[in-house]
Amino acid sequence: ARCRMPFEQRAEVATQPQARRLLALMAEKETNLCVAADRTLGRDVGPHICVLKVHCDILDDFSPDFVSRLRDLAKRHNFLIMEDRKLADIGHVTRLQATGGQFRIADWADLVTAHALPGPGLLSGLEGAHGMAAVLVAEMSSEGSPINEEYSAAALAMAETHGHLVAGLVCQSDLATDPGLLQFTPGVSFSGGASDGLGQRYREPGHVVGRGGCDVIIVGRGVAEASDPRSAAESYRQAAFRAYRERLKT
Ligand code: 5IU
Repeated sequence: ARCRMPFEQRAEVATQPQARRLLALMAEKETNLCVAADRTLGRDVGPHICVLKVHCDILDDFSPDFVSRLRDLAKRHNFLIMEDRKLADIGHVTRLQATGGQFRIADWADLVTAHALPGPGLLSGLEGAHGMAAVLVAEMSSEGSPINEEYSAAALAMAETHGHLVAGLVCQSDLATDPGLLQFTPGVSFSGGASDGLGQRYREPGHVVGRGGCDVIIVGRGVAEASDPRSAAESYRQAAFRAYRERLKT
């Protein structure tokens, strides 16, 4: 049922503030594309995306100045910033990692990814982190991941019982029933079925949104390594948003 509910309606029933913001902007901007800017900044893709996903520890030019330019860009083009930190420690350390060190993630990220592995203490560690919401990894796209159904169900349960701190899941299948939870899916490329030689597995945007229950596709190299990243982003946006519109009719 959540799959057949339009984003604007889900924005109203969602209780997590970042999830509400994101669902509303997806409906307004007509995009459910997240670009993984593992190597580049999102200047070219800003108009096409709802979320820019970064890994602050692999950006060459990370600095307070970089962060303020990123925030300006997010404001100008109306997208959220997700730090793909995949936090996975006890609550105390999670709090320090989210708010301190050289990256000070909570100062600039709207969303941060986290593993469910440590249990709910991790989420308590994020409480008060400037309103930054967690996105819990419930499944991975990579080959041979030891995550099983039981683990994914536990991650979902953790998201559901801590709804005020969790905006969604990173997953490969349709796990959530709560329309306020967003499902983010990486391992997406127009070259479905391909791999990268390092365990990544790809599926096509229309497939994951149409049949996989994915709300937001995460695309990295499909955009970044295209000869024209801007037009590649526009193609992924169109494919994913079309599949979302089709899904509403089913
Ligand atoms: N990512 C995955 N798979 C996962 C999770 C995260 O690929 O299960 I959790 C990240 C890694 C990379 C992006 O930043 O998503 C996918 O990039 P490519 O489209 O370039 O493979």
